[in-house]
Amino acid sequence: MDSPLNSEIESFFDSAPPLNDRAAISQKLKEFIALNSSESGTRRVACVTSGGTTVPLEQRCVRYIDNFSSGHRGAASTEHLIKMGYAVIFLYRRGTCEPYCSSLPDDAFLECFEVTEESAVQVCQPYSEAVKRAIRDHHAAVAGGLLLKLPFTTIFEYLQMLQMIAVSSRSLGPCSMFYLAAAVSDFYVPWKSMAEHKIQSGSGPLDMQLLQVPKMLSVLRKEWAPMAFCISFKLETDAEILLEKADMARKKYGMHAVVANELLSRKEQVVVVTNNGKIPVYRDKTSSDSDVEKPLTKLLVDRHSVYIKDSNT
Ligand code: PAZ
Repeated sequence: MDSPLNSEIESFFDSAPPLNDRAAISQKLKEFIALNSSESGTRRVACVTSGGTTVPLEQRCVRYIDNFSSGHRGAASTEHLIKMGYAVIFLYRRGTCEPYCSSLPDDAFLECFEVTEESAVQVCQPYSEAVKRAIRDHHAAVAGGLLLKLPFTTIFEYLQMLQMIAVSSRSLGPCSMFYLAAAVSDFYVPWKSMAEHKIQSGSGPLDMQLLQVPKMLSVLRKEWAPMAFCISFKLETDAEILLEKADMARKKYGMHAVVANELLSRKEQVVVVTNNGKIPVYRDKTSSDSDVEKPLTKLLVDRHSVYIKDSNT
């Protein structure tokens, strides 16, 4: 690790505040990976990242920079991958969408339940089927060892956890997939140069320099999990530059595929950019409850199958 990029990565990790629950996360990962690797055959395990990372501006954080990501893509993709036989490590931003909750209202707890005259709590009739389905499917995935949910908030937590997941899943070889749908901050304030206390507003405009977050994708591919099948996502608001930027990212970071999407149309269509072409994927508009994640995950799972086959020959 002595290239300029690697030293930036080292200094990012060295200066990041340590994860509070590192030992517990490490134990959960160890158990999850062991459960899904057996002598009779390793199950495919996907790490799905979801939601946006925050950038704190103060150590005792009052203010932070955030982004738009709702976590819908990651949550929906997780459900489809589990249906297709994968075990999923869902690395998600606290408070964003979670698998099996898409048919519940935003404030599900308050909307879906009511107190009866006998002071019992019951599910309100219109939500009864949706609540049953969500609880049943979620419980089956977690209890069946097919879903491990790990929440993050900041860019520091996200990157440290991604590294832990990658290194822990190295033993899965080509059966491991990284599906990096999280919207990861590009700029950050290093922990050591960050104000400890709330920044005071009385002293005029805020003048603050943000450093570029070192790109971890090549180190993920080359060092953390060199055998894994890696898919990253590229979001742009300008359709003119989207596909070129996605292809540049694919080549630069050695991704097996980059999913290109535009902010406003991201729920309707994406383009999967690979070394042998650009494949558009559309939501099935004939069905109101369809999503673009279903055909997208199907295509990527097929590519992953070919990758595993090629790696074993
Ligand atoms: O989280 P969401 O469903 O609202 O949006 C998904 C997405 C646009 C964040 C994802 O598809 C994506 O492009 N992630 C990478 C963003 C980027 O850093 O370019």
